[in-house]
Amino acid sequence: MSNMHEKVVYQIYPKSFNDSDGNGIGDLRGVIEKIPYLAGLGVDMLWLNPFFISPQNDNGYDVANYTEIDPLFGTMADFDELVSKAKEKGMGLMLDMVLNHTSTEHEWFQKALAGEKKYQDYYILREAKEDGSLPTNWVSKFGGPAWAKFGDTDQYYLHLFDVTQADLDWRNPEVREEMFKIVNFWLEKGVTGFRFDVINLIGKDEVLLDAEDGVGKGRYTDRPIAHEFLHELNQRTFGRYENIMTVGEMSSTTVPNGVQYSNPKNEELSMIFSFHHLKVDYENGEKWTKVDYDFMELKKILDEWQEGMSKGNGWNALFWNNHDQPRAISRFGDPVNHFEASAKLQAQTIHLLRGTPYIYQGEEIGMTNPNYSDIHDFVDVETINAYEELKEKGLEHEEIMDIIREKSRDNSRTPMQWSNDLHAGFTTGEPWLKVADNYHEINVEKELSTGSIIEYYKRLIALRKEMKVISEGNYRGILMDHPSVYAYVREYEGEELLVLNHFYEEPVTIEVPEEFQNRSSKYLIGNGKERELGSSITLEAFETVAYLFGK
Ligand code: TEU
Repeated sequence: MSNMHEKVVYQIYPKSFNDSDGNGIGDLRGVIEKIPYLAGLGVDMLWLNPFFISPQNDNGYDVANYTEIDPLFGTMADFDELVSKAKEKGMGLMLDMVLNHTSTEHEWFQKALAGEKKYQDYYILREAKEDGSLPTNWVSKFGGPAWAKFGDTDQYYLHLFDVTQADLDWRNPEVREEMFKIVNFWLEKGVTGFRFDVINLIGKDEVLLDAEDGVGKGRYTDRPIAHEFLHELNQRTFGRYENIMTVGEMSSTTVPNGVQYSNPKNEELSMIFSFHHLKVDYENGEKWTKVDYDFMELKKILDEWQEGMSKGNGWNALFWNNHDQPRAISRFGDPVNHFEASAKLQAQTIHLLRGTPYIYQGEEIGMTNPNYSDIHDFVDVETINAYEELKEKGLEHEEIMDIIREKSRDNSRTPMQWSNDLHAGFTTGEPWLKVADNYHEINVEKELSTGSIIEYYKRLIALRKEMKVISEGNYRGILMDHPSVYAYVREYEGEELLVLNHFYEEPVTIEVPEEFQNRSSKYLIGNGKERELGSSITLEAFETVAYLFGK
């Protein structure tokens, strides 16, 4: 049984990965077709975004039935085949469980609406305040108030996300039993991993209070009871099995909470996703703005999480990209002038850190934001709402487009670019979301024949399995004041790995820290010229290097 810390996860957004039947929407059979490709990368787990029955208002994060496959994606037989074919190649499946809320089309919500008290207690329903205003002043993460009228009653239901995503009441033991049943159902089908959506939001207080900031995050994020619920979920479901990999997606969490969620002694989760390092291009904490990213802040946050989780024996999920984020190469790299260098730099920075690396589909070929020019090219509910809100604030159409083009979640959801064929080889039909124009230059087929980014990913994945200093070593950030290099040292039983990551174009010469001078070292991996380490080193545009120092 391989060690959990040696594993690498590959994220598949099924809607955009590979369409096997020509309806323009990716599907499970499409994933099965690509198993040889995925196995070739050397990844261990395939995380699939939700493919359960859903009205698709939030691309499947609005689940209407947790134990059935949406016909859009295929059948249960397809799913079973996917599990067994992946297993044959040594890969496990990680399912995306959206347990904080259900779709308002879920049977439970419908029965609640029809007046069944039992199901009304599954959700968070409250009366208006005495003055007739909403139960609290919280806002939805997708814009507008977090409360909506519950049918024609005088109650309101809580929805932290879209109005069609109603928050469940985890304080109700019957709800927790339902959740355990769902997770056990998939465990019995051979699933070996779970990603739990916004799982640090499940613990709402009994009495819900207005927030001073008028937003509300502090009122429902990381409540102590969320830890209790997670421990119970662990004990009643995946904790009863060996080696199930679990990752909690944590909205606005903190290092101490991260430690608590992922320290094995607490029996909650294997690891967590935190997002602070991906908010360094927000102006005053606001996503829908356009500013240069703050490199010093990026370094500082990565360092804090590495240090803190290392000390507390927690475990980070390591990532730049996912289905909610613009493409990192467009954000922190230079896909025009330094395409291969910046793709590899980003890969290495993450893959040599302490934690579990996640690769988001297309990252391994350097896929970029699509730079859509038309507002009608965007389909994401969050983006559409943001457009309206920015318009109300008085911004001009072009200003809004400039922001959306950089920040929309659709940036990462464009179809996977397999080849130079029609629609990038993703579908023979009309793709549900427009393919990025650059698929002629950036695609898997071309990358496999003349590129070197996939090869680089393969080496990084393999190194993690070969070297304890990568999978288990502790972490220490160095040169923290350097304005263009993020440098760190990993150490395991006297062996040390020095990693230097240069995030800008202008070459820079750095003095090698004294502790590494006059010692013999080996150039382990880098995206530039292989060379010995002297007392100083000049790093070229977007260069990354790693030197190994023996015991
Ligand atoms: O996302 C949770 C979340 O709060 C963010 O990642 C959010 O999408 C982003 O901050 C918007 O700027 C998860 C899923 O990953 C996302 O796709 C879902 O829409 C959301 O939960 C609701 O289920």
